[in-house]
Amino acid sequence: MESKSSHQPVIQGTGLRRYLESVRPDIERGLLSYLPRTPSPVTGRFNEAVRYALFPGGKRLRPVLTFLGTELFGGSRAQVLPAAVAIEYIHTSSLIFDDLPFMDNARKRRGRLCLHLRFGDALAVLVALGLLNAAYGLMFHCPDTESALLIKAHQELVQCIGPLGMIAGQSIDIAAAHEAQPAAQSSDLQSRDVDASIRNLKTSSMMRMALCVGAILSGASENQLALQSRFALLLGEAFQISDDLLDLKEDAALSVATARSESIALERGAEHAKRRALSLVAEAKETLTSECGQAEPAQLLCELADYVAQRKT
Ligand code: GRG
Repeated sequence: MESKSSHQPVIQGTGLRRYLESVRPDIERGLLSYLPRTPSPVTGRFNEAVRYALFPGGKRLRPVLTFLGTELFGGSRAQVLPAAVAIEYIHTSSLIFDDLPFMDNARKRRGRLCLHLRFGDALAVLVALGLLNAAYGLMFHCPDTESALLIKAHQELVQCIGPLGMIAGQSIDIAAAHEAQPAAQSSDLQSRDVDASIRNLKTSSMMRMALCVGAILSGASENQLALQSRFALLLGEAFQISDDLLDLKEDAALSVATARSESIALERGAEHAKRRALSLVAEAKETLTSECGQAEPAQLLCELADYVAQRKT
């Protein structure tokens, strides 16, 4: 695999674009202030590599989901900033792991060399672990929040990352990629039999985590959380399909044969995949507006969903 996702965020909807511009400085400050660092005598290049992995960064959509998830239920950005930072750290950690030679074997990320090619595999693994480790404690830095809510949000985070969430999705993806190799023998997992929503779990569970952690911290009810979770899973599935479509386009531009895991775009063609993404987004928006109506954060989430269906980066 060659390059993964541009570092140039281009978001069309004006309300959403304005919102992203207004919250980005807070996100960048937060990412900097909780940075995992080794003390100077043992530093090596760890601290430099952490910064390389995080900055200048990508679209920062997941912390934005956390902000909107909390604002939907009356919470504030300041209250959930440490949680939003944790989620971007986890996202970055997953990208580092995913780019490694024995995973997706990428060369470029956000328009430049992947972390492991710049700093070596071993340091890349340590940075990914360092970010993950930092993320696990960060929830408890959220100010003015009842400890019951902090614990609940932490449990949501652990569940979404774990073997029922992102790790499950990535395991399925790896098995499907293995089967896509010409020499592969059939395995226990017949990828075509695995429901597309499960195959996209590596992405959708992160979206669920980002939105629901924000909602939990501002005290959303179980019923409200179930709807947020549904919205985010649909959004994440559409996001993964659009990501696969971008990969396909990139492969065509580079005229490379791909050994990617199977995706709806590869299996059923780009037009089918685009229609599927649009229908997921329509269902996601309906789910959200049935509960949250026209509230501003809900409108912004709908704009974000529209962006996902049509994104170019
Ligand atoms: C971190 C515990 C842990 C496990 C990692 C490797 C792995 C398990 C999971 C891989 C998950 C993964 C990389 C899914 C793809 C998600 C995706 C579509 C990323 C691109 O997201 P963008 O476009 O990226 O939001 P930017 O660059 O904008 O941040």
